[in-house]
Amino acid sequence: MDPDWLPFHPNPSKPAFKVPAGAVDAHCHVFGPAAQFPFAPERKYTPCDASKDQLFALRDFLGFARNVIVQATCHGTDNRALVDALVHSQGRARGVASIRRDITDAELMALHEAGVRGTRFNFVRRLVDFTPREVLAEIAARIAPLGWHVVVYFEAQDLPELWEFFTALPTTVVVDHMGRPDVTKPVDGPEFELFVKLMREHANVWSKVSCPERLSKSGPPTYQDVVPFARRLVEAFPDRVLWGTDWPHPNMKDHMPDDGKLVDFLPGIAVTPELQRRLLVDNPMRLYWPEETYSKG
Ligand code: 0GY
Repeated sequence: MDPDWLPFHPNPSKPAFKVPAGAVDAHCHVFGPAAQFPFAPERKYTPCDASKDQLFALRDFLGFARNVIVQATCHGTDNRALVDALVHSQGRARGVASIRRDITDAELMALHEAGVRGTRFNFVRRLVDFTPREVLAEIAARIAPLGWHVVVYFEAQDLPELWEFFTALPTTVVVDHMGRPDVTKPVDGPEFELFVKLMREHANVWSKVSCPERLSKSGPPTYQDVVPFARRLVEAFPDRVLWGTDWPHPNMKDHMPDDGKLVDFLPGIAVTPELQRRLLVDNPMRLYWPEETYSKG
C-alpha cells in the first residue's frame, strides 16, 4: 500500500437516512486481495486490499440491496477481481470493466455473462497514461451492440477538449462524480454550466452525483459546498442521475470519509422521496438490471 494512502473507515456510523428498499450503491470498487488478484504493473497507486466480502458487508450495513462495482485503474484491464466479486454476489452486483481493443468476442461475452454492463474510459491524468481516442472509439463500437454503456471520468477543466469525443459516443455515457467540478466556483458559473449544457443537449448523458468527499473544500461530515451542485443535477435530470459510496475511496489523502455520513448526504441532494427513489432505485435498475425493470411492465 502507498505510504500516504489512508485505509478505508474501519467502523462507519449507522446512517440516519434510511435508503429506499432496493437501493443500489452504483459506484464502488474491489481491490485485490493482491495475493490472489495482483495489481496492474502500470498502476499509478497501490491501494489497500478491499475485498468483495467487505464490500458486501458494507452494503448490508448501510441498507443497500445491490452494488455496481467499477474497475479502478490500479487493476488496469485485468478484470479478474471484479468478475470474482460479481459471480459471488448472488446476482446483487453488476460491473463496469476496463477493456483493451484486442479483447476477443468470447472474452467480451464472458464479461457480459458475469454481469458487466459497461466499460470505463479514464481521462484523469494522475491515474492513467493517454489512450488514443480512436482506440476508445473502437472499444465503444464493440460494446454498443451488447447494450453496454461507457463510463467516463475526467476533470472539469478538460471538458471543452473532450466534448466532441463524448458527444460522438454511440452509447449511454455516464459521467463519474459530476465531471469533478471545482466547487469553489459558482454552481451557475461558466464551468458547471458547460456540464449542465452537456446533459441538457445530450439525452444519453447521465451523471453520478457522488464523491462529495473528493470535491469538497468545506469538508466532512456534511460536505456542504458540494450540495448545490449535486442537487441541481438531481432536480434538472431526475431520470439520469446515479449515486454511489465510492468505497473504499482510492487516493483519499487528507481524510477518510465515514460511509454512514456519506449516506446522510443523500437527503440534502435528493430532497423528496420521489427523487430519492429515482436516484437510488429506478435509475440504476434501468441501467444495470433492465430485464427486471421491463418485466415489471
Ligand atoms: C474513483 C476515483 C479515483 C480513482 C479511480 O480508477 C481509479 O483508480 O477512479 C480517484 O483517484 O479520483 O472514482 O474511484
